[in-house]
Amino acid sequence: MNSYIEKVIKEAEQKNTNQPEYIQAVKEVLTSLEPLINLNDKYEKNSILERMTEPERIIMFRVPWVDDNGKIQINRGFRVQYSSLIGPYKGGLRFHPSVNLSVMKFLGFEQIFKNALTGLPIGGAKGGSDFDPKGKSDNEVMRFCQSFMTELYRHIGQDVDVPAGDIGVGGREIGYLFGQYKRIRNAYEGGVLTGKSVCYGGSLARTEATGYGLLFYMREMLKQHNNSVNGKTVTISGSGNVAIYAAQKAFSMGAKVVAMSDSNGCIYDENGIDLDCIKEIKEVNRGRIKEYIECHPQAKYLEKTGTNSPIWSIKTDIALPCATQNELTLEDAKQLVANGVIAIGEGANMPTTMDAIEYFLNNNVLFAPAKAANAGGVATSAIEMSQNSMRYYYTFEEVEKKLDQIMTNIFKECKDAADEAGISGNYVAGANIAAFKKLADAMIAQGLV
Ligand code: NDP
Ligand code: 2IT
Repeated sequence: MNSYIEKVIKEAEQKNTNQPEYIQAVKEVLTSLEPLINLNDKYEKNSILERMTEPERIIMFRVPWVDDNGKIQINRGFRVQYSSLIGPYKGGLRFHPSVNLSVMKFLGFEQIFKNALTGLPIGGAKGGSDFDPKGKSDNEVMRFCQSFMTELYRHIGQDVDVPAGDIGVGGREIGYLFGQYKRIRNAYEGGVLTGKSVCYGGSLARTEATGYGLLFYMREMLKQHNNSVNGKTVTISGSGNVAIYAAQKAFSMGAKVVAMSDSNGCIYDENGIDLDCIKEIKEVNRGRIKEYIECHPQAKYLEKTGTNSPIWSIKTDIALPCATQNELTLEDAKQLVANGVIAIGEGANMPTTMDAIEYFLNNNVLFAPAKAANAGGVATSAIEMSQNSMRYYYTFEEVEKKLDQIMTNIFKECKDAADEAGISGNYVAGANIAAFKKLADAMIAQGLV
């Protein structure tokens, strides 16, 4: 390995002990930059890798709230303002019990590259809390969100830092967060949060954007290899925002989605999933995916028993991990390849372990990496910000068309960067190199900040 890259990884490991997800994300990017770093010493001279592996600012805070039984609850809140090089800090908020500093930093690090690929003026950030919205009443979620924003508001702003949703944060939570921000600031700053409901300043197609964008990227990648989504069998992990709208676009492109999951298990319906039923269970009732078999007795429910998700043992042409980090391991990859998978598309952030990615690439499986393939969500958030600034709205069709163009362009950026580095077809390295070049140029241009 290049000695400069090796040195920075070693330092990152020493400085960030007990942060395995963060180190994994750093290693995945830095090792893939070798063809570029070998050719140009400007990166080492300007300490670009050292600067890029240190967030600009991290905020950690206490979130006190009272539950429905009158009991005091204390959670931990985070905002990692990773980089403001090319725009205000931008990235989602995650509410999940697994949230910790390592997870927040890995997500913030990924976000800066993803946002650079969109070509839009957005820096990178991530935030959230170890609060678990599952099983909480609307009032409890509201009280939590109000308390969370009572601290966060002083660190954000439409030109400073613009949070949005992620796992456990959807339209309901963004609404409560926005209401509290507006109340504290006594100003209607529409662009301070994205993923807002369309009834008070949100963008049409933001809800659909990440899943739709994933399929646009998949379409371009398959086209490049003389193939298409039409007629393919698809399995999708998760059944949240990204998974549901990935499934919707996959169906509309002529594919058949046969399996979806949640953290307890997966359903397999060989005739094709009834997506309206999934939406009813998840978006309306906030229920569990196994309820699907109550209205579809022909379908099978596979309970998750060990650490691996049963969904990856199902035969498929295209697999779309759309739930969480490290949900697709080497063991799963071997199973998918043995079953003849042709393409993987990462809707979630870092869902595939590094050894599994390597296995797919070595077995000629087309691989659409998260930073590029799930960038449609944040890209549409940037379109929401621009509509808020203009005080104007685009139609659904207008937003979807812009999203399609952005995803098509991101694929081209990944392809061109891989071709130029002599690793055609490796879109994982292509995405990292293309994004890194933009960020490094901006870093050099702005001096030592
Ligand atoms: P949601 O909260 O809407 O859905 C999350 C889904 O993933 C649920 O089905 C959930 O199951 C499952 N899941 C979450 N954590 C775990 C876990 N530890 N193990 C197994 N399953 C889990 O979130 P989103 O759909 O918004 O996000 C999904 C992924 O996509 C995340 O990685 C997120 O970072 C990424 N992403 C999201 C974007 C967005 O715009 N929303 C944009 C780009 C990426 P259960 O209900 O059982 O917990
Ligand atoms: O991971 C992601 O890109 C998101 N959760 C969306 C972030 C955003 O600001 O829309």
